[in-house]
Amino acid sequence: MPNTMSLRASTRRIHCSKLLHPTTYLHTRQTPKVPVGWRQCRAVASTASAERVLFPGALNSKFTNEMAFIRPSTHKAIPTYRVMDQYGQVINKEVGVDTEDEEALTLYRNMVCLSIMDLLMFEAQRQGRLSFYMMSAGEEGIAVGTASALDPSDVIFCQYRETGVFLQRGFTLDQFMNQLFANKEDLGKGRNMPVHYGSKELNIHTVSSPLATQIPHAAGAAYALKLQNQQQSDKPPRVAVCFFGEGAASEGDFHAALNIAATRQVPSIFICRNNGYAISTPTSDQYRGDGIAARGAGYGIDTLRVDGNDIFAVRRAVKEARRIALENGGKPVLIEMMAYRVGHHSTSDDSFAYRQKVEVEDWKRRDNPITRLRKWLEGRGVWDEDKERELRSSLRKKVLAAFDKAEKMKKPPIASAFEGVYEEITEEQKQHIEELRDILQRYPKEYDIDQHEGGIESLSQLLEKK
Ligand SMILES: Cc1ncc(C[n+]2csc(CCOP(=O)(O)OP(=O)(O)O)c2C)c(N)n1
Ligand SMILES: [Mg+2]
Repeated sequence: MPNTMSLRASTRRIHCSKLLHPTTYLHTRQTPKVPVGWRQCRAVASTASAERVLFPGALNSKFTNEMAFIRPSTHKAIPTYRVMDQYGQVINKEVGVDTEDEEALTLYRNMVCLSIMDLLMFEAQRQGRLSFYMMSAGEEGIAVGTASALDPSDVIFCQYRETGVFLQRGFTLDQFMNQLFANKEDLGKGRNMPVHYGSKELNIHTVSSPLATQIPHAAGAAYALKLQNQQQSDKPPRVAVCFFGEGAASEGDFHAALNIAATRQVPSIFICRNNGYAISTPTSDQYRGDGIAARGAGYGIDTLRVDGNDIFAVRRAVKEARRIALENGGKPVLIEMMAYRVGHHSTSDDSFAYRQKVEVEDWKRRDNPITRLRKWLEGRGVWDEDKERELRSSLRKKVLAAFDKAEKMKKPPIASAFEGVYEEITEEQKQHIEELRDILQRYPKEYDIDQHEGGIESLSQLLEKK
């Protein structure tokens, strides 16, 4: 049992100096040598006449005899940061866009490539050539813009609608198509659903479908990076970046992740894509607060809301977030990026079952990240109709060429399903392999095993090898 006297004494000890009210110093025996932030303050001290008590759970809270409930509905909504308007006009000409024409053209080409790939893959799924696909329509600026503003060494965790992040980081059309067809060249060995891309080389963790699981993973990775940044001071520091939808922010994992990132002060950037829907559930059924941004302050996290249709705003916000995230060894940042989900949730969804076609048409007409950047480029005199036609036609050909190549390629050897977990095949696995071989031999019409590299032989070879 701890001694109560010493406990009381220890609660009087002030561990922080920065934000304490001056009267509290009356009881301070020991002045801290190094002032540390109030967040690290663990003790309480006050005088009878103090204007505020430093409750350990609510530091620096003033006493008041005015009972005023916080009424969110009376608050102004958090503003949405933008650099250019929907006509592609820069709002503050003096500040400009801090993106060179050449770089803006690359971003534009990547966004157009993404939208063309989306349309072609959607059609391919409808033709029965692909099992599943997810589009980014309307959200291209968020993914491409964010990836372009980060350092390639920063570690990224995606949800599933961030194909543009992969594209901007250098994932090739062949790599996309190999994953979609789960063929033998797929980096994920054909084990994941389509669009669950991942690339060790590009520092992007593999997409994982259970919603929000990537958020605590990112907080943990950021903690590891914090330690690594400290230990390897000769190397440039890195941050962890995490994407998620506003629907995923309804999961408990979101709250746990943001809280641990804040309490551990880790270099992480949380990017919420608020596209108005979680499949068929509109935001009005998900929450009553002011979006996801309003939650950031609750966790003591620096937060910004950004117009996701404005790629220049996205880039500037992410660059600044990265700077903040690396301040004093680490600090989480939350950015809520607003962009309407123009497409269906996935190829398994028909969104007109729960929203009006006119609503979508209206958004398409009103605003779009690709047309906005195009207007800006045209205004700069570096883009025109001929260039647009040429780009679209050449990208279409490239996507289709990669698609045809990947579609014809064999699937991974069936034996590879048993590899990658145990260093050596176990006795139990041996039995499974034999059983599988037996079933495949008995029912050749049911299983087209020849589409797998090495056919059924790969199983026999694996058994002989081990
Ligand atoms: C834990 C869990 N619950 C439910 C689902 C089914 N599901 C897949 S996507 C989705 C909606 C997510 O919406 P949001 O996070 O806003 O992302 P968006 O699709 O809008 O980009 C749901 C409910 C899931 N994958 N995982
Ligand atoms: Mg959503």
